[in-house]
Amino acid sequence: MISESILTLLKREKKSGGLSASLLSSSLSLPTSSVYEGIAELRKLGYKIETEKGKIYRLTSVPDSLIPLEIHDNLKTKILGKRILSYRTLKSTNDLAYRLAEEKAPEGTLIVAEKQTAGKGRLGRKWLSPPERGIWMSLILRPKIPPAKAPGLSLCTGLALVKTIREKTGLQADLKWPNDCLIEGKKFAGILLELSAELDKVNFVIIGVGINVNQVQNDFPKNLKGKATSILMESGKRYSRVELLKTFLEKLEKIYLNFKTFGLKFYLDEIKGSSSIMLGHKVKLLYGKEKIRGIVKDIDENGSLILETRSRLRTISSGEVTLI
Ligand code: BT5
Repeated sequence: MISESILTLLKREKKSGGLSASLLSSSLSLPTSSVYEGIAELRKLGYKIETEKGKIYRLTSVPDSLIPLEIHDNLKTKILGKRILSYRTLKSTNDLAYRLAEEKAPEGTLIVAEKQTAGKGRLGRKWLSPPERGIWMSLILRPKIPPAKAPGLSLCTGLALVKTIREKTGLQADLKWPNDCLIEGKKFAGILLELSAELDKVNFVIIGVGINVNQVQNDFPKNLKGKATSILMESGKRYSRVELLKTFLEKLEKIYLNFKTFGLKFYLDEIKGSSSIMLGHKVKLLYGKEKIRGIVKDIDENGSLILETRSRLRTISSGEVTLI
């Protein structure tokens, strides 16, 4: 892509004085007219490129847009995000990812959208996805694991996310089994795993992740006030969504590869360490139609919750937990 090559050169020369159109054209063996077109395309995407005396081009700022040009820049993954499909608006990145996976899209394909009009949570619930405020994304994975092990990927994803937020922002992010990430008890991210499997093998897994990055209080409706939060609301700072996404992909890839080889037990201690808001605490749990109360004793190697109820220890594979 012409604009990508121009961008690479402009980024390299960012600190020096910039580059002239003729130098760009000779370095890339392109006619100058293509250089002008490429520059215009980059500006349309939100790159600020100054021209000095109409001759020297200098990149002064890059957009925080979830576009392949930015996500691919210095992304240190081998699988995740190697192929990126990025959209201004989608109904749901998970729905598109599922369709593409059925059509044999390769493992690691990343679908991102600046806005979702029908973002999904679990059990038909809605996920609020306002434009340009968060990261709304889905990944296609094809792990060769038995279907019973797949839910462990939800905890692996949560762990990658919690590690990313702690490292990049210093905020104390926590895991709430099985698919929430919280800061100060409020939800800033949710994970939606969708599975296509046969009895003994997984065809593919879609990992959908929604991360609230730069929302302010008024971006949330009344019913979510006090329950939902964003990185901006907790830190008082705006963070680059592109940078957070890249770090998250790098961490998730490492965890995913170890998970496939060694199973969830490889990360169990870290997962438990990040779940301290739940472990040892009293909870209410909605398990299908059953309501259970108990104390969270452990998380096992399948990613199930071990709950001590009044009568016995129970192993719960999925459900909705409320801390009490
Ligand atoms: C989840 O469901 O937490 C999974 C959310 C996954 C969303 C991503 S976005 C990219 C990808 N494409 C999709 O279509 N989905 C995935 P659940 O545990 O069911 O939580 C849903 C509940 O969280 C809702 O009923 C609300 O109460 C609350 N909620 C909705 N939007 C929220 C938001 N932006 N931030 C925090 N809480 C929210």
